[in-house]
Amino acid sequence: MSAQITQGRASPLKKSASKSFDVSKVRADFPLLTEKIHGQTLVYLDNANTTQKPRQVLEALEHYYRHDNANIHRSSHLLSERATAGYEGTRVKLQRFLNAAQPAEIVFTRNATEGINLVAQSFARQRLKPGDEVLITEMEHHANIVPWQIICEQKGAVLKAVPFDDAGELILEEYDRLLGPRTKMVSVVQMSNSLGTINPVRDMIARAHARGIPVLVDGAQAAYHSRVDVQDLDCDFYVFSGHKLYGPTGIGVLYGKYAHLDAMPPYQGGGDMIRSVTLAKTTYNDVPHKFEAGTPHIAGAIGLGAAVDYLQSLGMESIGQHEQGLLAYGTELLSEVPGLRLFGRARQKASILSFTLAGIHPHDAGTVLDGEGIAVRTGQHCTQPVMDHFGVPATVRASLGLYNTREEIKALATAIHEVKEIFD
Ligand code: C6P
Repeated sequence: MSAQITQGRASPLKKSASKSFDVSKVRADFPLLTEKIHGQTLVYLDNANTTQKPRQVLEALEHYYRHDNANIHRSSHLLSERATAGYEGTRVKLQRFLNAAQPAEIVFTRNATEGINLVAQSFARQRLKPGDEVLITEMEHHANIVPWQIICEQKGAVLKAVPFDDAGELILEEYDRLLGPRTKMVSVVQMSNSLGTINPVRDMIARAHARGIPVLVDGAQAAYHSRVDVQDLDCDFYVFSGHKLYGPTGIGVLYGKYAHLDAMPPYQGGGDMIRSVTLAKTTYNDVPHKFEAGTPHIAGAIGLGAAVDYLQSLGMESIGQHEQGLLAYGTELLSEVPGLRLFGRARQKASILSFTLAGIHPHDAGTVLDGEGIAVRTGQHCTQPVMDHFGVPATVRASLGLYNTREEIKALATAIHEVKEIFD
């Protein structure tokens, strides 16, 4: 990850974000941000869950359905050519966005979850024998736990997890200790959705590779906050979802090194993933089509392409700097609230303010905030082991996106004081 997401306990409060980043201009691109919620101006702080969509994405979706709608790869008419060009064009955009070596290394999935399941079932399945180990961490989203539990159960393998400390940082000595001769796969989150921790995945990958162990990186949270370079990381696989990247739901990306993808069996069978089918035998299409059975989410891919263009027009570095300024400001304001416990104080952290208020259930706090037009998530955030670590059933989570402002952070802090007044 690039340097802009280096922020933590000791970081000074940055007064302003990047000069080149004009947040009011950016906000004008997001129609939903002008919605009234319970009669109040919307303050959308649930970006880790899903982000709002800029008009550039909405227009790309509408343009596709109005002008180019057709199935891809299989018809000889002009509309199909246009739809195919839009779909495959996004693959090339994503190759550049991630700095993958070639477009064939980009597989379209439904979401990050599907990418992890695909790797567990098509890649790890071939490598795991009874007694082998898969190594994850204790701060994984359930999407990076359950697929590994399923394949470990199927193959008689063992799932192990690297612990983290109370600041929310992985204990790397434990990582080194757990990387053993039986470890056949590492799968690690780049940015925790409930703590905001940025893990040192580049270094972790190097340590695993030194032992010949392949690594999947769950980039569902990291990919929309800063620049990702899969060749620099040297990860074997990288997954994320389009809907967190300001793109549509139902479309996601699996990056895989070509040699791995080429050697892997298909995940699902059906149309478009085949070269030839007889009732006796089927031969499969080339990578990446081998992994894209059936009619894909063509509009979703085209919308994701527009989202990638949008992010690149703003610059991932500028986005990261803007969000870091907000995070520092929010950390300062929330730290001043009596009885507020902030979870996740890693030195490398981005865009997440996860907290509890003494004596107030997070769901009650969330309901009051919603009444003020402030959208946050409350609950376990699909990271039950993280909640278990801290001995809490749930937290309130405010998660930041590129269109958030200091005024919105201030509004959150003011509303938290109101919550306390109501319940104290
Ligand atoms: N986290 C959140 O509110 P899908 O559902 O496949 O788009 O993303 C799954 C996923 C995987 N890894 C991480 C680190 C994630 O944060 C998520 C999704 C959302 O935190 C919804 S649970």
